[in-house]
Amino acid sequence: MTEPFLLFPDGFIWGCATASYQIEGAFDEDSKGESIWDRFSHTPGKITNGDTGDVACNHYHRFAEDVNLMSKIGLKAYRFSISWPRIIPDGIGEANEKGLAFYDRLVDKLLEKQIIPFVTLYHWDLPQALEDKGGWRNKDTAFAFAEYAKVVVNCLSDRVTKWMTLNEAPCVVHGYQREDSAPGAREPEKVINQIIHNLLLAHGLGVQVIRGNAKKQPEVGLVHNPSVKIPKTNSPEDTAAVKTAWFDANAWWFEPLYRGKYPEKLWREKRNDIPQITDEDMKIISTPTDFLGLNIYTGNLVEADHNRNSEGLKEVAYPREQPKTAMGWYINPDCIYYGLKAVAERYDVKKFFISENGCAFDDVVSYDGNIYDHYRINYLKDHFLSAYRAVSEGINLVGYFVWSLMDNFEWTRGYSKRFGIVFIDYNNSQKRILKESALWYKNIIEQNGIFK
Ligand code: IFM
Repeated sequence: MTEPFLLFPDGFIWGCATASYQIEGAFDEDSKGESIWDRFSHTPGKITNGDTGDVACNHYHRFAEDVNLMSKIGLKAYRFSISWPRIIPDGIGEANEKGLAFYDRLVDKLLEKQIIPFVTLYHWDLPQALEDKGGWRNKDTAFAFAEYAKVVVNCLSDRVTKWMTLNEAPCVVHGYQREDSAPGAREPEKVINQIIHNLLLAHGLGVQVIRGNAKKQPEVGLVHNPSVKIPKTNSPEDTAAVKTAWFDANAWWFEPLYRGKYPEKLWREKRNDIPQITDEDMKIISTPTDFLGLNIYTGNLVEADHNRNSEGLKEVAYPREQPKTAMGWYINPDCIYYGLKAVAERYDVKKFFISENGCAFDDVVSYDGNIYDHYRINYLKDHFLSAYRAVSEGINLVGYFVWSLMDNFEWTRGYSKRFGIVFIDYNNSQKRILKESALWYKNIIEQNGIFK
């Protein structure tokens, strides 16, 4: 019996994503300023094998070749981020024309190949000069972000219409909570809550600046990485437990964005550690957006348990045999479906993107020069099917970006983890090789669907 073929909605946007610091290299060329990730990766002992993003995939110099590869794969869209210190080296002040020119050329090349550019304004590479003034602890950084956004929008919005403000703000916060991520600080809870507030404010200001300055009708949204909760069974008890667990883990971000206020229960619990906010801030933060991008890689299993705690739930450990990726993340494709559903049930989100999903595995180049990453194909296939389930239940998911186009600098793990569907041979002048998964993805894109 042949398996059914599942067709995605017409015009579904299949893409790949990357981020500036992870691929560009050219860390000090053309008057680029220092970022917190330059500083952090240059600090001995911070990154696996002492790796840095100094050269990375050398995309700054090889972008045209990379766009040609995207075109060969048949990508409909490419999500990339802009390096703030490339545009405004000190974070505030004069724009750097050479930095802008790079993204100008990249956008032109994408459009020449009919690939839609999705621009993320902030994917973690804060100018070090702003960190020296307090970084995200300082509310001024949110206003500096708005100024920077304006410069980028003035330059690119005659061609770019899809804008993403911040990528995974919770990971920005990690950099202030633990020492394994830039800037590598350890701040108390009260400061952390202020940082979250300042990031949310930056997002809201960004939305307003994009709307107010774009030359072509823009679509604007945030990219967030929710903590995904998956019910252990379909029982009403486990479903209710998942709702509570989801709220406790995610509401601090979502309620301000979609309801204009911090959740009362959590606000009370934080008592002495609440951030300083104004009514005006909350209005800005909750400025309506056109879409939400969700970055989802895994999820936690939750079940009801009235013996354990007052909320009647517990997180369930995965069985020992549950497969993991090279990052040590459990593989559970249901994360896509439940990740989307939790948000769609609660908030009025007009459109969703899976703005990142993918997997790291220890790829090897085989004797014939190819990379047979069938494990990545299996992973992607199962996660696409989970997305299909969400679409078939009426969730307005309109696109999916595989992380990542190419192997790249995986932050603290350096180049030791490979997420790409294009292999980068770091020992051989960053030579690119399409992995088997890239050819498989090409087929999915062409057919706009997948066999179950
Ligand atoms: O590489 C990162 C990316 O920068 C943000 N999302 C998760 C990816 C994999 O860890």
